[in-house]
Amino acid sequence: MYQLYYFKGACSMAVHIILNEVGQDVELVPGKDASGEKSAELLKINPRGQVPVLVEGGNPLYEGAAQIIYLCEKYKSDLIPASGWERAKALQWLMFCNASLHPAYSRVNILKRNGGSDEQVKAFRAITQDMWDYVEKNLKAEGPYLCGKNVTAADILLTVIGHWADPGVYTYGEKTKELFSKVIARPAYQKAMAAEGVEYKAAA
Ligand SMILES: N[C@@H](CCC(=O)N[C@@H](CS)C(=O)NCC(=O)O)C(=O)O
Repeated sequence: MYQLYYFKGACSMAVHIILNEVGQDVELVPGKDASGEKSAELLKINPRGQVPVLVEGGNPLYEGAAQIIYLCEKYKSDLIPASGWERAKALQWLMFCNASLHPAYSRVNILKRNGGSDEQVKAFRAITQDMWDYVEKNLKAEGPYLCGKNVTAADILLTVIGHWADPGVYTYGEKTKELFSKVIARPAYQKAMAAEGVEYKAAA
């Protein structure tokens, strides 16, 4: 059985959902202790103190995108198509979520935690909003999913990230909200939400 070090609703939830999608059991290991601090167990397996950490047979794999690609390939899931242009586009959007959109949220959080000014937070939020506008423009051209008619792992990570900010911080287009609804309705997503105790009160 896999082990997954996670924080509730964090990027690790995308890996958790993929494990559900490919029908694998997972032992969830909380990355935080009861006081909300990073757990000693997490810091031992990942001294950088980040989730997700996926453990298979005692071996840790770091980086969520690598974990998602590994699992989809191993279990032959169409959530990452096997070859060609379809695969290239799915990877493009997965990397957009992992390497562009996720760090945009991280920058805002780091600024807020370290006394960044309102102006700085506003400037970085504007960059993040541009990314959501770019997603909406793409979905209008070729939705309902990021890669067109077929859902991919990128849609799952996009939806997880799309629920991090408080309502009203970002504006999501109609097509983006439709994508969120479709992805959240998937049984694998619902199962992960229930297991982590995550609740989305309203569409982002
Ligand atoms: N590129 C990394 C990013 C991981 C990451 O930033 N995870 C966040 C949770 S969404 C985290 O662990 N934050 C705590 C920290 O950076 O100290 C990955 O995909 O695994």
